[in-house]
Amino acid sequence: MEFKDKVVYQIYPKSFCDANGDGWGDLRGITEKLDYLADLGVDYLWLTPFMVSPQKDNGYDVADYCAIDARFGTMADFTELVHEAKKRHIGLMLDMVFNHTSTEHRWFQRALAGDEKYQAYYVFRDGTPDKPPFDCTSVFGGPAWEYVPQLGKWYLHCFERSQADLDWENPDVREELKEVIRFWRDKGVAGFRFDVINLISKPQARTARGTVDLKSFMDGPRVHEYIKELTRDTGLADLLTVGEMSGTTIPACVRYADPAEKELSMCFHFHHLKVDYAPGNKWQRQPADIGALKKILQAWQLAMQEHGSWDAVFWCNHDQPRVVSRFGDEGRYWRTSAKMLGLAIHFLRGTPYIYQGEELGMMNAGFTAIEQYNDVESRNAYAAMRQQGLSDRAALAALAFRSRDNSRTPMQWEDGPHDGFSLVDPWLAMGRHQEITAAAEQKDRQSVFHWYQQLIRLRKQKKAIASGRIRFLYADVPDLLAYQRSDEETAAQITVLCNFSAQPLRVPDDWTGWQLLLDSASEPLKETCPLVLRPFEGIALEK
Ligand code: TEU
Repeated sequence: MEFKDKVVYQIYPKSFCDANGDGWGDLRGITEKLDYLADLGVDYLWLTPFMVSPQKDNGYDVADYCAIDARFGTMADFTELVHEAKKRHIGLMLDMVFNHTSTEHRWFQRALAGDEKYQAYYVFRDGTPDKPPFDCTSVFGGPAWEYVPQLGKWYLHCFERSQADLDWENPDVREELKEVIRFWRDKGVAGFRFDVINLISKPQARTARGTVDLKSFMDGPRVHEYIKELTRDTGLADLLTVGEMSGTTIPACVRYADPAEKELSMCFHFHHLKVDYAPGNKWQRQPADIGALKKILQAWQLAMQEHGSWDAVFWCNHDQPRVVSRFGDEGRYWRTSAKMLGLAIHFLRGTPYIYQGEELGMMNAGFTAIEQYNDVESRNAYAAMRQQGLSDRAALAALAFRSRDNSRTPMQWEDGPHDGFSLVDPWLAMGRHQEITAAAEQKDRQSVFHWYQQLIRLRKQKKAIASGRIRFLYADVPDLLAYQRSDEETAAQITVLCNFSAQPLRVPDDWTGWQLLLDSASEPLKETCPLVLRPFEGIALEK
């Protein structure tokens, strides 16, 4: 299937639009906003999970894969959403959390009740309460094993203790999950995102002793085989699919996203979003290393191109802080930098993903008290930092730049109470800068919204952007991300030049003869020889 000129928009339903006035976003809220999304020009909507769930991890703890949590609406609401979206040429992508289920899932409950068939769905190991099968720290902190006294067994959970890992070695598990795909396909879904899908093959979890790093479960021995089987048996090759790959490698992703392998359309990988982490500690901030960012983007883009594999390109999602707060500027250059960052991603070789509010330049939440946070990872990290002796202030500062709640604050629609998200207090507090709203930006030709609209439109107009070859320029000029796309058929070329710093930046070479296609600054550049980019300015030139 052809999707190179398409753009995906990610919706976090809980924070998108509350149509029934309970402080939670819902499916009908999304339907109400379809005209806005069609106006933006996106082709697919990826919805994070809205299935029945105790919400320990905001829906990534699924208790029933084929039923909708009533707080999000009904199956009739979903059918209407699919139908209304289709009318606007928009397809829906659902989020399949297949590495683990909630411990409230029927399968796990049967396992707890002693049913061996269902115990074999999970990674249980016999043992005594004093000693887990091996030492391993879960992604959200604390041990990755939980003891069940009535069974005399431990079960594995890579994430929260209520997210029990499924055992993909068991063919019954794989058949159950295929049924889930078929169920949603039959409802008219156009694609799927697979949560941490590279964690599913971990045979050593059944036998290992001592200490095990979760990283050793990534890209496991049978992962390609399992993904191929899922794709083949459910006809996924006709749909758009993206796998979320935690701590993966270039060779693994080249393979997952190689059309000849018939696994997935593309992958999410995160190395470029770790350039402001202290080594091994996401809670310790470091100034963003733009040199490293450039190197990582280049290495992945070139490898994917060389092997004919396709990539997902993005800055933001529901697990990441807001990009403008992170690699851009929240103050004087807010708009210029938000636009520059959009350009930097959208003209890369791959499918761009926009996370709700990114197209408005929404910023980090600006929370100042632990009570404002909801996310289990943030709360655990706060407790751990305090226990390690960090002051309240320092721990809160860490959350303020890194918490996943930074991107989960409700969408800002228009002036008025709760920015038009809801009539009542929302489930999570609104972010700062409530004056940034969709309504205001839709009216303003200079807005970040209109810029994203243009980026999407240009992808559909210019083959160089959608499917051209990529090469990178100026590896040795710090803070300058520069690349060129070219369409072999027409010889059309586009050069992207992005200044990731608050200083003016002189671009080498003579650029006369190139036309200015886009400029993220409020006043367009007057000359291209010499070409001096202003702070956080990003431009696209065309020839
Ligand atoms: O995330 C997987 C994942 O490993 C990270 O993005 C994770 O949230 C981050 O590293 C924490 O530091 C996926 C989902 O996107 C996330 O929301 C879920 O919490 C997680 O899986 C478990 O299902």
